[in-house]
Amino acid sequence: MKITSVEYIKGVPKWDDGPRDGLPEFAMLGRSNVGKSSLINFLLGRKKAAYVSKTPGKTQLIHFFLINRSFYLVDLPGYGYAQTARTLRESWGPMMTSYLLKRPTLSAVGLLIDIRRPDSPLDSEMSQWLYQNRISTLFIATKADKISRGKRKAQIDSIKAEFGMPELVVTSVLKKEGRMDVWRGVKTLISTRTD
Ligand SMILES: Nc1nc2c(ncn2[C@@H]2O[C@H](COP(=O)(O)OP(=O)(O)OP(=O)(O)O)[C@@H](O)[C@H]2O)c(=O)[nH]1
Ligand SMILES: [Mg+2]
Repeated sequence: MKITSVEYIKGVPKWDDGPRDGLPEFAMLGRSNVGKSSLINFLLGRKKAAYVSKTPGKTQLIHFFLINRSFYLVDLPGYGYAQTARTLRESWGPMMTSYLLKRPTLSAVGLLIDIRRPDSPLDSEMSQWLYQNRISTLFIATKADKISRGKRKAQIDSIKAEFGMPELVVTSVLKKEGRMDVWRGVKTLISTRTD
């Protein structure tokens, strides 16, 4: 995917404060610290488009990036970290549920899963909730550099089995891996949106 332009539009607390130009959007979803903002920077080929931090809870708003003037990539706050500021922890549920259910231009989401933690109950809950609410989902494993090559296949198979998913895109921002695969998935889901 050739990126000809990236514009940061804004960060908002509520779904209906987002852009209203009708362009489709793809949002990155997952636990705090799983690597959503890092993956967005990697996809965009920009080091500092989205804020990245070692401390969970960095992203606190719904951030809209306009790509090639034709669609949005959206960076969301993460879920599931006890250390996250209490205000964010309490507001995450209502804020995200209404964004995911009400935002009319949301085409699909990427559900990011840390490759080392296939058995996180929160991730399975989120995956089931997305399925029940008919939200198209691209499953993306992050931080593939954290496990050895030898263990990788077994790990991928066990994640796929746990989530019952046919496809898992494997990424490592550190090793610059999986960029084209994610873009392929994003483009397919944006263009096959039907309702
Ligand atoms: N080794 C490794 N570290 C990564 C990778 N991707 C992200 N990280 C690190 O993981 C930490 C969290 O990354 P973020 O991108 O801020 O995570 P996030 O999901 O946006 O977190 P919140 O905004 O808190 O929800 C940072 O220290 C990143 O450098 C990766 O592919 N490999
Ligand atoms: Mg973030």
